[in-house]
Formats: sequence, structure tokens, C-alpha cells
Amino acid sequence: MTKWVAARAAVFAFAASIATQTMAGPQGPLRVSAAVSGTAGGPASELAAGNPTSEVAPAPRVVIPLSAGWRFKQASGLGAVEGTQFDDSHWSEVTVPHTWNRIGNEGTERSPQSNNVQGTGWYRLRFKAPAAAPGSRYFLQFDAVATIADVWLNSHYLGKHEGAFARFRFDASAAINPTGDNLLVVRADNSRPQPGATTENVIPLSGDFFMFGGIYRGAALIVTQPVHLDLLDFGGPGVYGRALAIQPGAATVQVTSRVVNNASSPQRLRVETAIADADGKIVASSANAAGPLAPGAVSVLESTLNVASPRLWQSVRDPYLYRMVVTVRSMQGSVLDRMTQPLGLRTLKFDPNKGFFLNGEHQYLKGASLHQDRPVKGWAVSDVDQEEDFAILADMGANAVRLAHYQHDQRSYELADAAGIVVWAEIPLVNKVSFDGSPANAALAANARQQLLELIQQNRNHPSVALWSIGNEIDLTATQIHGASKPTALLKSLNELAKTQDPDRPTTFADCCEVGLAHNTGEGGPGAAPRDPIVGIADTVGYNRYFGWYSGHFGDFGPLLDQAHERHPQLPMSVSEYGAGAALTQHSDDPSGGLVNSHGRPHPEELQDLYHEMSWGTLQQRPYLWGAFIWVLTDFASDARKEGDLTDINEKGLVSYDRKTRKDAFYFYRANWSPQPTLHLVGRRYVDRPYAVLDVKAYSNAARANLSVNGADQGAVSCSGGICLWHAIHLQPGPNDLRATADVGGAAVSDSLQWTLSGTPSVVRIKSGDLAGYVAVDRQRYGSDMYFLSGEGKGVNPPDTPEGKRTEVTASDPRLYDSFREGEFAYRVPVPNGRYTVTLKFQEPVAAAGERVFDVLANGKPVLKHFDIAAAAGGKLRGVDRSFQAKADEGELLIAFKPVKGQALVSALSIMPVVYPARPSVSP
Ligand code: GCB
Repeated sequence: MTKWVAARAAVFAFAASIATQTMAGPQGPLRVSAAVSGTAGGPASELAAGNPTSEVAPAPRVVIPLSAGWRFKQASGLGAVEGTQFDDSHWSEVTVPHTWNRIGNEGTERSPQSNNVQGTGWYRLRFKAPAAAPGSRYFLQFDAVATIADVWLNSHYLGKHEGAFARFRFDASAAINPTGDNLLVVRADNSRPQPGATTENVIPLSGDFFMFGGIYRGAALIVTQPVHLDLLDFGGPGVYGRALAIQPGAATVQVTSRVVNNASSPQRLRVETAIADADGKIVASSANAAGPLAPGAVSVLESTLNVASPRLWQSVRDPYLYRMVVTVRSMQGSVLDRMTQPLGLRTLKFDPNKGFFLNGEHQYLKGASLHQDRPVKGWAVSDVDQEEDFAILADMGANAVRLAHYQHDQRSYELADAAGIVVWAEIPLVNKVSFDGSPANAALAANARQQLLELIQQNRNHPSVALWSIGNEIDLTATQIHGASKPTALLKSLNELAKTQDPDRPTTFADCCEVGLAHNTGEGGPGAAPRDPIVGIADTVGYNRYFGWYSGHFGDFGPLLDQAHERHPQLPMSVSEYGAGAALTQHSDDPSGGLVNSHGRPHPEELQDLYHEMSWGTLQQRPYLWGAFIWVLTDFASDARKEGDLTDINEKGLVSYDRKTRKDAFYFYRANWSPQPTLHLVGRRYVDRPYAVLDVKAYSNAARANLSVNGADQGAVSCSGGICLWHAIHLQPGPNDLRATADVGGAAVSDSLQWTLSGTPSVVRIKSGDLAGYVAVDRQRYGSDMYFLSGEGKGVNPPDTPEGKRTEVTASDPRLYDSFREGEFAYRVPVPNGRYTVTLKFQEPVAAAGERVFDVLANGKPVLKHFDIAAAAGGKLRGVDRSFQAKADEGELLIAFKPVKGQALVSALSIMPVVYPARPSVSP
């Protein structure tokens, strides 16, 4: 069944998708390989015409990549650059994709090779158009230019595109020289958004990611016949599919095609619509005479086709793809245009109590968020780069991805379709809708609507896309500055727009700051201004929460999610972000030993492990959640960050920025999510160890795993929740070889690593309350806080204390005293039997003499009675030491701290064997 539903003049400024390789050469027909999606021409379309061979006639649409030969200069204030007389001979030669920015490096200082300058970059390209019949139409296509693009062809201004992430096209037919030289000039402008800037009304106004400038995705010239499928529909392909009904016996699919007549006379046409299966066999088709189409008209044709016994798109289990092929022919039968698009048949359901259902079957969406950048290349990534990211997701066992915080390259959505990864797609409406806390102005709202329409039109045919997200943490900035936040009107209008444009997909929204649930804000604190209640505007919600990282404790996560569920019993809910930073060179012996400086350094890798173990433990127990998305799959550039061992990088990735290192936490998820046999010893980068006795951990999906150290069997342990733990394993001084082995469903797996014990088992030095340990001024090495029972690790300077406001302890080595353990607590320190000198290091952070008094007991015997640090040291923040001897009989020393008044406290412990003076030699 086919019907014409509309015919009107073409008015849209931007449009369509495609990606193709098919070119008519002088040698005649080309043999082309099977196209995946978004292609013009190809075997399936020939099959649609009833021709089962792969010998394909030249496609009527020619797509010529414009990648090589560009001249580039990063400069503002240049004039007449679009003019043909302008001399660019001294400019750099570049290929597109290209960005001028470079940001994010190892080390604690910004690399001199960085370029974080945001502003204007100019691109110039000379090219010749291909031979084409008179009357042909010419379109310039950009897959993305950041952030604003102005485009001139042969000095004619073609137009402006505002928004860094979507594909856009301009009709260049009037400006092109079809037979001679052409000069294409593009001004890219990624100025930092601020009042008065060119980008002041282009979303995002802010965000924790660097906005790389340039023509950072592909560019192409497209030549079509006068009659063609619409290229100016918000970057969409001009052909859109929709399943009206899916039953086991048949699926009813509606294919909407937008046909444009740019000829000077009315045209009668034949439009063929076909659905091909994955092998290219046509399983449904219709053909209709259409028109006459008036000159300049865009006509919308709907065809309804039935696919018998449909094979469903079943996520990772069976991501089966059909293809829609629309062919526009003249009444004489010649092909005028053709478009192939992916089609996946599936149903989606989001239930507030039971979670997500794909084709009626429950699935917990387990995924990670993904940014699009890499070192050096920035946003100018290749298809191969994107393939690598999706391979990482698949290896981890994810079945979902949040393509944050903006529209990604087409290749990523295609990869998700093919791999069966469910996609959360979103527009870059991040952190705020205005600079002053007021509602979005009309220009910004229009830009957000445009970017939403582009996202939908360009990606609606991808079966992987399950949700359109209309914003991320859109009141975060307002919350932080305690200002008002008024995003409601804009969010409502975006939500309505998404639902009108695509009635088949739910909307969602990632929340930071709902009352009682703020993740990293002073929300609810003194002076907090009322904010719009925005959770519930979209059909579903995601909570971005970082308990145990930015704020609160791991244990807060579950109860607060339960409260949110109670507050919104009808709202399908997910966790759209949770994560923790991890530096590859910073380590902790016990990551629960101290407080993390979430916005600073260090960020021990082991804390990320613990964070994810605790968080996933909480999330998997909540069946009402429809999904959980780790923040974030890989490290990414953010020039606001100086964290861990990196600069300008957010290192919450499970994989390093260069994708070369999968951090330990990656394997925690692989052990939990993937059926692949997994066994991974944890702490592999923490090679140089301070303590001889420690717990060894592996991540595995085996039921049991075995450990050997230096060839000596340490026994098998049972693994639970992906974690296998061997307690109190002894290392020898020097190198130690650890090897774990297991059997996963009949497959033998093993993992090995080497750790070096730098000290000896009888010397133990512990820096209390410190996550990463310290090498003292006298070169003695203190491990991070370890062997403690109870108490709380703290610092003299709370995390996030600004550099200028840091307090120093007065001591010969102040750093040794700047952290502490507080409360009623003990240390159970494993040491070989013998006598030891124990030195305890103290400083009093806050109390006056007489306010904090405690006893210290060694193996139950008092060694310090009514100790008062401030009294002993002569005031606050002064280092003071006390030593005593104690004997270990059963392989350990138990040193207990018992409050008498206030809380007990210690900053460091040094345990050394008592050295007896050598017996004097007796001379005869
Ligand atoms: C968030 C944001 C994301 C940040 C992340 C973080 O909530 O949505 O853009 O990168 O937190 O690492 O703080």
C-alpha cells in the first residue's frame, strides 16, 4: 500500500544522511560490495529491481569524499578569505577529518604540544566537480564541523550551521562550477560559549569535555539527478522506516520516502520500496507510479509492506538487520536515485517496576558511556577507532551504550546496530540553559530543537537507538552557584518535539540534582535557590550519581535510589552515570583507608576497583532499574581536570585514553557481564609493594580459582560476584610470581603477574588515613593505610582544599603527619614473631589540650596512658612521636587505640625489629 501524504516546497536549511562509495567511472558499471546502511546504490537495490546479480549499474547519486588537499589556518581577524584571490599558499596542508586542538596528556603539567585555543579556524579546498549531466544537483555534505560552520563556494555564501555534532548539507547547485575549478571555504568556530560569544546560543553552553574545533568528520560533494531523495531534511537520509506492528507471523513496516523534484518541469515517477533480508533477498516490496511532482516540491510517500515470519533484532543475542531500499525511477525505467537504510524489527518497553523489555523479554541494560575523542586526534577519529571502541564494549560484555553527550558519528550507530548494543542517544544540552540561571532564550531553544531534530532524523532508522535523551544535568551549574535554574520550559518543548518527531521511542533525561539525591553539589545547603522539578518531564529518567566518589559513601547509593523510586513510582528509572577516577601509576594497598581527592591527585586504581565492586553490587540488586551506565568506557579530554597522574583528562575510564590499557575494573565487569572465560589478577600495575602480607584478588566468572605464589600452592577459593579473594598471602623480599588458574565452563583460564616486595616482612611502616603511601624525607617508605580495624581515614586538609588554603603540620617531615586515622580503632599488623620497636606519629588537627585523650595498647597491654597529643606537642598541628617495644608471638602485633575523651587518632606507624647490641667479643 502506498500513499502520497504531502507535497510542499523545500524549505529546510539542513539535511540528510548517506555515506557512500559508489561512483560512475568512465569504465562503466562497478562491482560494489554489500553496503551496511545509509548508502546510495548497492546490490540490495538492484535486487529490488528484480536483478539477483551483483553486477550493478552506476548509481545515479555520486558521492565524492573531500578529504585531501585542504589548506588550513587557525586565525581570527582574517578578511576576504572566501575570495578566490586570497593567498593560502603558506597555510598548512591538512586532510579532513581534522582538528586544530590537541589536549590531554600524561603527567601533572600541561604538555607544551597542547593546543586548547578555541576560536576560528579556516579551511580552503580547490576541487573539480565530476562530469555530470546538465541539470544535475550538487550538495556539499559535512558530517560534523565544530562548533559553528560558515561555508562559501566560489565566494558565494552557502550558509551557516550551528552545532558541533550533526551532519549537515547545503545545496551548492547555484554556486558550483560544474566544469572547471571550484574553491570551497569553511570557517569553523569553536569559541568558548559565554555571553557575547558567537556560540552564546549554541548548545552545549558548558560541559566536562573539551570541544575540539574543526572539520572533524568527513566532508563530501554529492551529485544527484534533478529528481532525488531529499538531502535537506535535517541531515536525514530522506527514507525512514517504522514498524507499525510486529507479530510472529508478520511485521508491518511503513517506509516514508521524501522525493524532491528540482527539475524545471513536473515529473511523473515510479517509486519502488523494498525490504531485503541480511542476505540481500527481497522479502517485501511495493512499486507505485507517482506524481506529477511540481518543480521545487518535496513530496512525502508512505509505503506499507509486510515482512512474513520476521526475524527480530534481538540485541547482542541476534542483532538481525534487514535493509530498506527505495529506488526512484523515471517512467521510462531509469534509476534517478536510490537509498539503502538499516531496518531492525524489535519492540521496546520500559517498566517502572520491572525494567527494560526487548521484544517482550526482560533485559537489564548494562553499559557504559562513551565520548568520541582520542589522544592527538581529538575528535577527528576514524572508523577503525570507533570499531575499536565497540570491540571494547563487546569484550566487556556490555549490551548497551550511552553515546554521551551529543550525536556521534554515523559509524558508531551502525556498529551498535550490527553488534546488538542498545543505544541511549542524546543532544548536548548540558549543565545549563543560560548563563544567569534564567530560562533559555529563543535562540538557544531554537538551536536545541534543531540539534534534536538532526539527531532524530539522522539516526531514527538505527534499531539500536532505544531512547532520545533531551538533556544532561541541566541544572548542575545553577546548583553549584546556588542560583535559580529554569530549564522546564525548554525541556518540555524538547520532549514534545521528540515524541512528535518519533512517536515510537521514549525520551529520557540524565539528572544530577534532584533534591536529596545530588551527586556532587552543595544542593540543599545554605542559600540554595529553588530549582525547577525536572525529573518526570521525559518518559524515563537516568540518575547520574557518584556516591563514594564526589560525595557520601558507597552505602548511600542503594537507599537513595530506592527513595527516588518511591518518589516517582510511575517513572522508569536507570542509573545513567556512576564512576570513579583511576590513574595507572597511582596505587593503594587498601583503598578504603582514606578519603579521595576527587578533583585532584592521587587517584589510586584500586579505589576504582572498590568503587565498581560496591556500586555494581548495589545496582544489580534493583530490578526496577532498566539499566546502568558506567561513567565512562574510556578516559577523555576535559581541560578543567588536573587529576590522577594526568592533565586535561577525566580518567574515570575503564580503559586508558589511548585504549592501550584496560584497567583492572574493566575485568570486574567482564567477569560479571560477559560469558567469555575471564580470570584477571587485580593490581597488576602496582608492582613495587611495601607490605609482605596482603590479600590477593582476581576477577573471574569461574566458580573457584586457584593461586600459586613463587610456585607454592596457596589453595583454591570460591569466587562470588566476579571476585575471588585469597587472604593474607605472604610475599618474599624481591620478585614474586603470582599465578591464578581456573576453569570456566570447561575452558582453562590463567593469569600471571609479578610483584616485588621492596622491604622485608619484619619492617612495616604505615601512613594512616593515606590512600597512596609516602616515601619520607629520610627515604623510608610508608605504605598506604592498611591492616586497620575500624576508625576513619582522614586528612589535615580535607579533599579539594585549594592549594593556597592548605595547612601544614610543623614537623621535620610535615607530609608524614598530614593524614590520620580517627575513632576507636586498632591495627592488626602481620609480622614474624619477635620483639619490635613501634613508633607512633601524631599531630592534633583541631582539638585543644585536654579535649582529646586516649590510650594505646599493644597486644592488650597499655603502652600510652591518657595520651593527649596537643599537650604533648605543645599545640595543634605539631608533629610528636612516641615509641615503645612490643612482642609478636602469633605472627602479629595488635595495637589498639581507645578513646578516653573525644576520639583516638594516629598519623603513622613504624614497626622495626629490636636490634640487640652485638655481644662484646672477649679477648683471651
Ligand atoms: C557528570 C557529567 C559528566 C562528567 C561526569 C564526571 O555527571 O554528566 O559529563 O564527566 O559527571 O566525571 O564528573
